[in-house]
Amino acid sequence: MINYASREINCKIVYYGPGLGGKTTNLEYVYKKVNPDTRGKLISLATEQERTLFFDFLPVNLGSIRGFKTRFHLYTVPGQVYYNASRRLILKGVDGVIFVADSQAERMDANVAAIDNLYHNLSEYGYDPRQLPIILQWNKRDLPNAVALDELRSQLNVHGLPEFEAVATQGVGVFDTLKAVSKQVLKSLS
Ligand SMILES: Nc1nc2c(ncn2[C@@H]2O[C@H](COP(=O)(O)OP(=O)(O)OP(=O)(O)O)[C@@H](O)[C@H]2O)c(=O)[nH]1
Ligand SMILES: [Mg+2]
Repeated sequence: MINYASREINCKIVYYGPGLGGKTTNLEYVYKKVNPDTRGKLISLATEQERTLFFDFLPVNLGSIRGFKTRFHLYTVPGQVYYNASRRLILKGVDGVIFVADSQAERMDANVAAIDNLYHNLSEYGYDPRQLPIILQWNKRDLPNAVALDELRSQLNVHGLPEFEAVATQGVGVFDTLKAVSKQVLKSLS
């Protein structure tokens, strides 16, 4: 992850979560808002219905620390249950995770299944989830059927991980979440 010769730090951040939760929407907002000089192309491999098929990818440069350029590689996974092989592959070499939960009441089971799937896939690689920066994003807070924060917490955040409310379609919470994970990743380096 740290290249001393080129004085670069490369970090891999993965957006994880249930299908249609808003992972791709997060990346699209980041793409739209960051300075074009500091980001590369947004690559999306999607179905005709705009569902992520394999992943989305966006590289962004987030400035320098102690003379090292920091480059973040942002990935999303496909949330649909049957794409687990892809999800596992994309987690390889991950430095930080943003779990995008869908706040809608009818998506709570899917949220729980997705977070269980995340921990399962991490453990298959031998990652210790307590050592890995993981941030929770409560997305779709704008919808009338959004559950209370306490319910999201009790079902998805028993470990007390950092959490942010979001409305990814409006950009609310998108950068707060990304900043939180990137800070934790850089902290874990030093
Ligand atoms: N109302 C509302 N809609 C949202 C929000 N975030 C995303 N959406 C919508 O939810 C739908 C799915 O969003 P995506 O970003 O494609 O979801 P995804 O998590 O990438 O889905 P998969 O690729 O299938 O895993 C889209 O129609 C988005 O516009 C939000 O905060 N509020
Ligand atoms: Mg997607």
